[in-house]
Amino acid sequence: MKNFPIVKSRRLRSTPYTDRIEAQGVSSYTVYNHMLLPASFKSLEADYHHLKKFVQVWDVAAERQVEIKGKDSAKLVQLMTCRDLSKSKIGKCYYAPLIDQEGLLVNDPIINKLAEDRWWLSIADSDVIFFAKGLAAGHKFEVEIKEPNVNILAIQGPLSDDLMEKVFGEEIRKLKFFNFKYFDFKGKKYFIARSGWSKQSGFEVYVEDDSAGQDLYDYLFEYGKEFNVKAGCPNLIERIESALLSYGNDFDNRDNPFEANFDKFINLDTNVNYLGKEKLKKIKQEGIKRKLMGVKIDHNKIDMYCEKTLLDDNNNIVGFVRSATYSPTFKKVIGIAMINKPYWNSKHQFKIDIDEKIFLGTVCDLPFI
Ligand code: THG
Repeated sequence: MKNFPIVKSRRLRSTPYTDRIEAQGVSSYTVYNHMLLPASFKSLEADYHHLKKFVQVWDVAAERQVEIKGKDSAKLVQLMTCRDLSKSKIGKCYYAPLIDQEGLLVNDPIINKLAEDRWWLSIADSDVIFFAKGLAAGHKFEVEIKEPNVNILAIQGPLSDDLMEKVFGEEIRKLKFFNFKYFDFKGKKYFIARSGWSKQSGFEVYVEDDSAGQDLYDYLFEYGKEFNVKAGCPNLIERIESALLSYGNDFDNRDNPFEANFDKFINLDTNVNYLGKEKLKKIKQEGIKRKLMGVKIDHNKIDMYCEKTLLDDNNNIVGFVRSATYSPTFKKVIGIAMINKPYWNSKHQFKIDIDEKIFLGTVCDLPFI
């Protein structure tokens, strides 16, 4: 497949930080929630090594918020997810698979509880707002649903605490994983969570005012010089090694949450009422026939724009690779694949066609690191 430029338009939305990341040398984009999401700067590998050693600032405005507010908001949010939110607390973030009536995955947002009657679903790449509005209409819920103008900046990497302390003060070090609070900087308040789509530790600033966000962006680079701060973005190598799943890549609306290894977020026992619960009970009873696992392939490159089939010696289907990249750590291609049950414990090799040549690989557990 050739690479063609993608034309920008109002439909393919920019972010308040786009001018800045372009000045800093963004070298590729992907499209996420109809918005530009940077995919690389110097190179995938150079960005990866920098992220694991220093600190980066990411324009992840494409992680859009769906705000659900009002008397029935808690009911609606619970109706959309199989995670039990009955004991959820204000100021906490909940990673929560969204499920439809068939028991299939719709999205995997982080749900932020701002008040008993106000929630932000920080969504992956699917149109959750219409799912929410449809359910609210069908159930005659008293809720307001909108996409607020929130544009996240993520600060990720082992030196992220040092940089954030310098900007927001030492209190920020005490912020616990998947908790959020408001912090002040130069007279403005910023919603900050300890979270982010890397396993290198970090924060996410949910910016509610464009110019305050742009100011913060510039200060992060000024204050961050001593920490070798660079512009970055979610890194394909780091996220596959860490098994941070990507909706639309690793799983989508053809898959159920058991197949995507979301077991610990699936509640089938208590009184929680959500869409697809009966379907999930049935799936659990029958048992799944495939699930997401890791694969390692003896090769040094792979391009992924569609699923790639894995075959055993007799040309039976082992599974399908859904995301993959060369890992400089494993010195192989590593990937996330939907693997059929007979091969879950298999130490057998599989075959895969990459650029019309056959390579060998093995199935393994996730995460890689
Ligand atoms: N941050 C914010 N919004 C997001 C993402 C994010 N929306 C889109 C996408 N990422 C949603 N998907 C994920 C996937 C994984 C995690 C967060 C969002 C994640 N997982 C941790 C893990 O797997 O170890 C923790 C999960 C847990 O145990 O609670 O962080 O990155 N704002």
